[in-house]
Amino acid sequence: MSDLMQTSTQETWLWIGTIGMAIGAFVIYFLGAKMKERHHAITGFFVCAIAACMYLLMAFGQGDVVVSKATLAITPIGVGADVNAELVYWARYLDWVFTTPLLLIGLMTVGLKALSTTGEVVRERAALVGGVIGADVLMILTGLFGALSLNDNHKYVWFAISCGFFLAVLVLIWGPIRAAAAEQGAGVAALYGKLLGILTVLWFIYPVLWILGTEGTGTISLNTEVIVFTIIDLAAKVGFGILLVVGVKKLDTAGAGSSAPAAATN
Ligand code: RET
Repeated sequence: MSDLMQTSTQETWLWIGTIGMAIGAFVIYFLGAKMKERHHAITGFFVCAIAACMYLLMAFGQGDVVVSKATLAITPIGVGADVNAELVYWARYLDWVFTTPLLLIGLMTVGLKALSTTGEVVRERAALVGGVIGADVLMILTGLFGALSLNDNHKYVWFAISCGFFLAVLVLIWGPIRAAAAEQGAGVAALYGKLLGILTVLWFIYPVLWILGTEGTGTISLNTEVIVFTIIDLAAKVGFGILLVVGVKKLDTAGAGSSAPAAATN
């Protein structure tokens, strides 16, 4: 109820996010511009570029909305009004709905490096990728619905649904996609495992912050939430993107000529 206006602390951190993401976009692009699998650098660039635009929108004060609901009660002494309101940075969800699928595609294309020669396996893996993206998009959308809810019952139902989709994403990337990565030799398996571990740890922070922040219980202030989200977002996009591009580059130089060892056996 107390956080209804963007503060100067929030604005400063949103500018830090904007500049950090813009720099990150170019760093990732140039790190991977000459590598064999340049698509990773392109995806990483757009992840950060989208985030830079959304942070700029929020820094300008255009990426938030105050959701409010007034309840009127007629009492013997007159009309009483109870107004429930909160500030929601909706632009975060617009950012995540595009960037989280791109981050997952980056991870999955490391794990599914050699897609095999048989059409059946290609179709099976394409379906897996589709499932992960579908669950991920619904995780973000239902998180937005929860953030926009003023009614606590609605809010926590949306939170639980969003967590369910998050779980589905985790099951798929830790299960069948990790198994596919393991079939492709130690190098791919190790890089996939490392990126998977980092992504999982960082992504777990989002629902925790959401529930502690103003979207959930309001245990921490919106200022703290904006600061921590900026740092985690930079780690999950710029940090993760750099590790991915550098890791794939090393793998390509180490395994030049001997890539996809297990492709034919799929
Ligand atoms: C929400 C709503 C509450 C429940 C869950 C959530 C998960 C969000 C995640 C976001 C990841 C964002 C990233 C952004 C870019 O770097 C939507 C907070 C489970 C996992 C990685």
